Amino acid sequence: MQKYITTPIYYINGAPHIGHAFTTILGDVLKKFEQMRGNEVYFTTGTDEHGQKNQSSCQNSGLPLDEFLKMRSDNFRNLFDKMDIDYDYFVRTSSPEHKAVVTEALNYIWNKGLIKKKSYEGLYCEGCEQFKKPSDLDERGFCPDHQKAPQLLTEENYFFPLEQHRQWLIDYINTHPDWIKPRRFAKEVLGMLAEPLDDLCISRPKSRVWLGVELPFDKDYVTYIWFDALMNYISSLGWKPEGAADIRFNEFWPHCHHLLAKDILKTHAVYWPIMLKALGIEPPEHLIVHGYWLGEGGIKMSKSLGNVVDPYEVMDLMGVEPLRFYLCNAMSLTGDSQISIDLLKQGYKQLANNIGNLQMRVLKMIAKNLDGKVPSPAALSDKDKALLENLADTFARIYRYGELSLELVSELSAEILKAGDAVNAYFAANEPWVLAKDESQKERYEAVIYTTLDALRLIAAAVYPFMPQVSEKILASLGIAGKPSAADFKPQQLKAGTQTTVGAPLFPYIADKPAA
Ligand code: ME8
Repeated sequence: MQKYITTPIYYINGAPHIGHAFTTILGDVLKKFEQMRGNEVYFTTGTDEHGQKNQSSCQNSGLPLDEFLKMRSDNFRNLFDKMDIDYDYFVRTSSPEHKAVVTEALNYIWNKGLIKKKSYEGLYCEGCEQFKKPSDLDERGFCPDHQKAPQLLTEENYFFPLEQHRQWLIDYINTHPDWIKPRRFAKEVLGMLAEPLDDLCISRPKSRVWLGVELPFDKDYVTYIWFDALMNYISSLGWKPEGAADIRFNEFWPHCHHLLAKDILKTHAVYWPIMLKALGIEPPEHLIVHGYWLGEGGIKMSKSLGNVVDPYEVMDLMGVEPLRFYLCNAMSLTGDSQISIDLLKQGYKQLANNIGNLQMRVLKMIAKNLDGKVPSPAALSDKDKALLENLADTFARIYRYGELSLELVSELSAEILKAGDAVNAYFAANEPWVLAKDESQKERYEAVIYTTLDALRLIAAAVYPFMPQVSEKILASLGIAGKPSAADFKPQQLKAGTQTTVGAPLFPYIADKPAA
């Protein structure tokens, strides 16, 4: 089966922070999850390099445009590379391939007579690159995301009418209740669709914004950044209005899962499906929407507010994999989530006490008493067998039926921690260090060790999408080479007699002082 997973393409007017890191990590985790169950995945991320915000930022930098765009885009790409993100394609909206698709799409819609020109007066938020309605603003008249009052602008522009598609979209959402996950966001979108939709302004005069894709039917204008940016989801697949035999689009659309935070819900859930409809393209299969990471002050972490957690600082402190696990485990399913270096450290300690501790104690023990060899499972008790069956069944169920969503990464990461706690408790309760000293308890000792090792194998396989290196290290310490797969979730697969090794601690101690 084919799956196409996308992240938003990020504005390059600031440095990437944990919010950008999260959505991209989520995409990578979901990609690895799908690959473990044998699906073919195409995963894209990238940078949104046009529009007024990037333009102002470029002007302030004093750098030549191409140099500025590349440098800022590389800030994101380098971070994603450092985080071991296995993207298949990194979109840059300044690339000729992307611009060609935007131009062709605009021509197609223009030729169908779906675009009109008119004068417009409205409140424009530069942060959102959007005209705002008074109802979008807070009681001070500020944009809630950017904490600034929008500017009143009057301009002649090109417009794409949306209203005629409103009922179709309402019906689509009602007949596809899981199109937007979680469902509370579908309700929010239905709320946006309760009133007539304004025409979407799809141009910006070059006198104000020159950084963009020129309108093919009027060289005095560039394309509105969102009309341009959303097209990345089909330009990345090589879409052409007339179609072609050899493009990825044929294989991967509409099996598409767009990942995004709620800040860009309207553009993805209202504008994008209507744009696709005008192009004769089916809507993407799912939108997976998450809440915000809140920085200092309990407000949305953002470049413009400066209350960000720097992913490099976190990676220097604890490495990337604990960060990946923490973010997927801690993101709230019902609202926003606070984040700080201290909370991340707590998450790290939890992993060390859970999986890290389990691996160390059992492997050290058998290195001492069994020459590091996996013992026989011959004397497993019913309780031992039940422990392994429960773990295997839990993970097998998630890997078999789990649907790409936030709930999935939340449930899987929670089950991994639960499993680690349960096996640590099993180990402590059975006191193998006491059994080891009593020759008459040899069979029982071996059964406890075998059960613990096989449970560790199951946990290591389950953790792969979040922490691929940790997973492979644990499996290697159990004498198992290669990547795990969903077929591994069966009990008692560890072969007696296999040589194990202790290796270095998975989660070494980190000092309590703040990172440098
Ligand atoms: O909106 N919490 O780019 P952007 C959680 N270019 N996620 C966060 C976050 C936070 N505090 N801050 C950012 C744009 N994100 C457009 C997108 S797509 C066709 C164009 C993540 O740089 C989250 O995924 O403002 C959010 O939707 C995205 O970054 C916004 O990135």
